[in-house]
Amino acid sequence: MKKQLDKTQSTYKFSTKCCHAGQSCDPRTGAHNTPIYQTTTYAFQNVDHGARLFSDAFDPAVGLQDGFIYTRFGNPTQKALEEKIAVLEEGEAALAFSSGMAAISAVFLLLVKPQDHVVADNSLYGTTRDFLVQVMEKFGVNLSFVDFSDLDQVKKALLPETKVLYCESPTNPRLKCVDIAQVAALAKTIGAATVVDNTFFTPYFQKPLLLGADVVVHSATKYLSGHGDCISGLAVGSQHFINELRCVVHNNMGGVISPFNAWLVLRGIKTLPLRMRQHEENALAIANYLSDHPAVEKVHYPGLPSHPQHEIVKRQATGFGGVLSFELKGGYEAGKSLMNKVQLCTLAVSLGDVDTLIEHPASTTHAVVPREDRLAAGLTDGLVRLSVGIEDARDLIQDLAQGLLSSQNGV
Ligand code: LCS
Repeated sequence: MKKQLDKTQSTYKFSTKCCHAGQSCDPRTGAHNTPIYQTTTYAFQNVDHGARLFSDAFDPAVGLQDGFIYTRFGNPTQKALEEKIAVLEEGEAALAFSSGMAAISAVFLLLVKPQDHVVADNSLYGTTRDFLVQVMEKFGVNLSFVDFSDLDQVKKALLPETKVLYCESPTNPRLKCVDIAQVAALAKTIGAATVVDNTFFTPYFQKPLLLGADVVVHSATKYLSGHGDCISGLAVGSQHFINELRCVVHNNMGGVISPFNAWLVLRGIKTLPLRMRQHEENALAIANYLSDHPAVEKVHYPGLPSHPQHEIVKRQATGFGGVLSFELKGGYEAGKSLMNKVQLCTLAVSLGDVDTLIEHPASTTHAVVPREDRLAAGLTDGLVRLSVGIEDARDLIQDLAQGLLSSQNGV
């Protein structure tokens, strides 16, 4: 019967690990696929067994290695997912959550306490920034938002109380990229942790832990699950960090992934390499098409040599991902017009689905944000974000072409 891959010593290549890591045939039934363990609780063999499991589960130095107590503390389907992502990110251990935000907030709640200081990039995913400002600040955590593509700014922001340096690379939605190894090296000089949101590139293209980061977080809602059918999150780090995250925050906060959603992410990851290759091929074709389009002012895509961090990305990642954004010369009205004209691309938030999603922050997601604040965040009137799907790129280009024709004419 198929055995589980060894976490640290496997020499298998990435695609093989996507299919096999964390998953082995069920020893009792021989079921080849990991079952959805749709159970809340688990029977103890006897009182001593129950007592041992509880004592392990609540001791971060030990952690629950074998056996289960209650699905909020762990579940076999969740465990398979955690082992798979730990192998793929080349971390020691991982923890699954009900959403990317549940993972991100749990990591901060473990790493900081009142009077501590966090240095975060100034163009994070909006809800991550809101969590820091609305929740962390309320509990006495001090924040500095600086541009992580300028290492001098990061260096100047560091204080003796700085506990976390936090960034995404690429960022959402401007696709700014960060030199992760340099940021992690700066963090180490003051004993702070580097946390990287690897949602956009996934471990298929980029492994922040190998570049020196301490913790990786994911909205698994996006590329990892890949089909736009489940909200989910992951955190990956050292065994000790993950044990503490589970014991101190997760078990008590309860942002647990459902067994069914864990199973959907497990299934999604099996095809991650195939999908990421196609997303990237299509994104590059569209980025090149848009770069030459008369209605387009500028294209933001790390795969273009004109991208300011193109060389850094070439060094620290193996590809450029499937999301791009672009600025329309016609500004707000042109953006609105394109949104109303596209037929194949879906006007929706989120990203990383097999189908293409398009959005225009100024007229939709950020319509209520004062214009000056929106512009300060780099969300110009004509900025459009495109999460390029795995459809045939020729169809996508045709859809954008007809949409842009009307936006060019101001229709
Ligand atoms: N990190 C990044 C980079 C994200 O793009 C998102 C969600 C999250 C974390 C949060 O993950 P969630 O809790 O939703 O699983 N990004 C979204 C977006 O761009 N549009 O809608 C959601």
